[in-house]
Amino acid sequence: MRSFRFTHAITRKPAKSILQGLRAVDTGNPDLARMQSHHADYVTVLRETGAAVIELDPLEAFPDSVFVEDTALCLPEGAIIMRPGAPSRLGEAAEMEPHLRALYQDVRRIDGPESFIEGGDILVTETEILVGRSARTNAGGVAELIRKVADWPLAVREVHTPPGVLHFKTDCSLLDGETILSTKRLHASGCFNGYRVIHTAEGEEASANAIRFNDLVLMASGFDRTRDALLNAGFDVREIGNSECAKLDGGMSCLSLRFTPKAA
Ligand code: CIR
Repeated sequence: MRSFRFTHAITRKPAKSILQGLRAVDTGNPDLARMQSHHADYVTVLRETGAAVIELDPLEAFPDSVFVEDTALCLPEGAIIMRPGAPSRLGEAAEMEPHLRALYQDVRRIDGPESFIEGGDILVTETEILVGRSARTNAGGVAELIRKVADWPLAVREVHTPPGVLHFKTDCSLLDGETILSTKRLHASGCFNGYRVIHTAEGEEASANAIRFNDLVLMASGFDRTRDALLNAGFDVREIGNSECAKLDGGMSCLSLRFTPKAA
């Protein structure tokens, strides 16, 4: 179960500069202390599964650097350093690279200069790598990713991120080897044919960005009907406060890289 059993995670503590973090709609500034407390809860739950969690120091120069998922794609075969499409986030990828080189033998890089791709647009299942083009991920980025993983076992399939949605995974998550949590609007695009799909409840679309991490499903708190659907389906759910990251369009997946490296 390579798609949800992991020995490691990397997180980065929120920086004070988070107040300058990117957001599609301004709903007010995040409260740093509250975000730090939610972040600590998140790391505690990851550790509860027995995984080693590496907590990196805040990077003040990069307001969105708490959202480490966008900087790399980590597979059992190796890691690929992304090229974030948001100019203010481009440098975050280079900051992550040495930490992955310390754990992986095979680290590759999306070279650019015209290719952009962020980890939030990539959903890895047991059998394939789904990538949605978005405002942050372009055709060049998808094409480079396809070339970079060509000698690894999982193929890339291009899918569509719904208009106005930040990342493909803003609207979906992997729950187990064959089950996806998805908003109805994303599922309607047909991209999950062959998978079992559980829908987020009406009005709870923001709960779609969850993560399956070993035996647990981590989801943002405050979405009771979707939580109950996951509990009824037999998942062991942990709810984490996400009010502050949500102001910056961030959720559960954005806050970690999750992987089982081949030793360096
Ligand atoms: C951004 O706009 O890049 C950040 N404020 C949020 C990134 C969320 N990351 C993710 O969904 N993987």
